[in-house]
Parts: sequence; structure tokens; C-alpha cells
Amino acid sequence: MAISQVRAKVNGAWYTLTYNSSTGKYEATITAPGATSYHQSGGYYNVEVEATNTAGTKGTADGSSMTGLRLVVRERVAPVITILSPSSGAYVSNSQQPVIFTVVDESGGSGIDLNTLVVKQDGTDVGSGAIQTQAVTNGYSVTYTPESALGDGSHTVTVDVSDHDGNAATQKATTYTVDTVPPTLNITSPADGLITATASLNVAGTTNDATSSPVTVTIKLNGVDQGNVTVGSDGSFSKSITLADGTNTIEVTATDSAGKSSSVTRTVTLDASIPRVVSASITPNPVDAGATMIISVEITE
Ligand SMILES: [Ca+2]
Ligand SMILES: [Ca+2]
Repeated sequence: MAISQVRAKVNGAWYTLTYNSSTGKYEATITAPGATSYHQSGGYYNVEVEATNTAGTKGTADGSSMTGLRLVVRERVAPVITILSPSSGAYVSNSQQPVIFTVVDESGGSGIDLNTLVVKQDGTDVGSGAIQTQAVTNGYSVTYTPESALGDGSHTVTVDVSDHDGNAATQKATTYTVDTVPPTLNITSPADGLITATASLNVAGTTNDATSSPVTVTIKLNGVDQGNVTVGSDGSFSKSITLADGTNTIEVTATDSAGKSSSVTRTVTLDASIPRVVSASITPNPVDAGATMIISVEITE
């Protein structure tokens, strides 16, 4: 008996093996399939081997009976983590601000292994209870929501994940600031209820924020924004506005970088009228010395 042909079928293609006299085995050097075996049944390519003798009789084997014919192919492209929000440097006013990111493997890759997903809040693993996932193309959209309120200040979330073939994504991180406290706002001018004869009025005060300065200030006069207000490094601000005749409502709002705001409203009355003496009389006139008389004056505003 003699062997006439030995061949192997890998991923649908047949390859002829040749006899190696030094090893006594039939061998071939072939190129592995270009795609991971992760999605194949059992996680491997089932390689078939067939030997034919000179009588034309075939003997076969494959991975179902011979584990050495179960070909595991791993792709070597790492998945990609993209943090969508909050972005690094952002200020947020929610002490349980959700952190939203995607973990996506390449098309045709082994896919994201969620068991390898590690999210850390300020260095501590957040655990699976704080994480929600939703499948997207080649991966997942993930939302991490802190289970308890974070303190005001800077916080960092890191994300790690690998695909099913063990390729680790480059770690991504976002560092953002939680700020739940609105800025202070103190109006030094005008006093509430001021009545003035001058249309030009200085609105002045100070503002500050412990966590996310600088603070922006807006001044609305009777509902109309009065334009840019410069806030000094010490938090002081001052702006001249022009009052309308009668009752004026001035609303000053200070807003920190996290969007938290404080407002103060002042009501000021502009009375620019000049009293005018229209007529006057003294009755009686002439009057007897030491007698009673009446002075009567008519005034308009
Ligand atoms: Ca991959
Ligand atoms: Ca604040």
C-alpha cells in the first residue's frame, strides 16, 4: 500500500500536503484565514484532512473527532473606545451625571467582549449595576450613571475593554467638574425701591463661584438684555443702564461654568418731572396785622 495524495481543507479551500522524509509526516505551509474564528461554530475553523491511497481508498479526519484540527484564528485589531459625554474639561451641574461612550470593534472582528469592560470612577471600579449597554453596529453604546452623588469638584472616569480575541483597546478617560452650587451674587447698587430723577443708573455688585469660576453676568432692564457685562478677577462688575420713565425692573443673573445661576431683582422708579407752580394766592390780601390768612398754591408735575 502506498499513499498517493494527502490534502487538507481549510476554510473552504483544499491544500495538498507533501511528504517530509525527515519528519515522516505530510506537511504544507499555508496562509491562515484572514478572519477570526470567533464567529465559527465552536469558535474554530473545522479543518478536514483526507488521505488517499493508490487503491483510491480515502481516510478522513476533522475537528469533530480530532481536536488538533480545530483551527483557532485570532484577529489582531484592537477595538476603539469613544467617550461622547461629558467631554474632558466640561462642567456639569448634575452630581450623578451619566457618562456616555461607545465601544466598537472593527467590521468583521471578533467583537466587543462585555465581560472585559471596566469602568472606573476616580480609580474605583463602578461595577456592572451602574452600567447600561445597548447594541450598536460592531459594538455597544454604554451609559455609566454614578449610583451615588459625586462631590463638587474634579472627577475622572476611565474605560477599558477588549474584543473576544483578547485585543485591548487603548484606555480612554474623561476628566470633568461637578458643580451643584450656584454662584454668589451681591448687588451693591441700586438699592431696591430706589426713586431717582436721573435716567442713567449704575448697576454694580460682586459675584463668585467656589468651583467653576469665572462667572458671567447678565443684566436685564424691563426684560431687555443690556449687553456684555465685564466681571473683574475679584468678581466685581459695574454697568451703566438707562432707565425708562416710571417703574423699572432690573434683573441681574450670575451664571457659573456649570450653568448654575443666581438672580437678584431690583425695582427702581425714574421720576424726571419738575414740579411747577401754576398759580398762587393769599386770601385775604391785604390782611390785617396779626389776622389769619390762607396761602393757596397750585402745582403740576
Ligand atoms: Ca478586533
Ligand atoms: Ca458653582
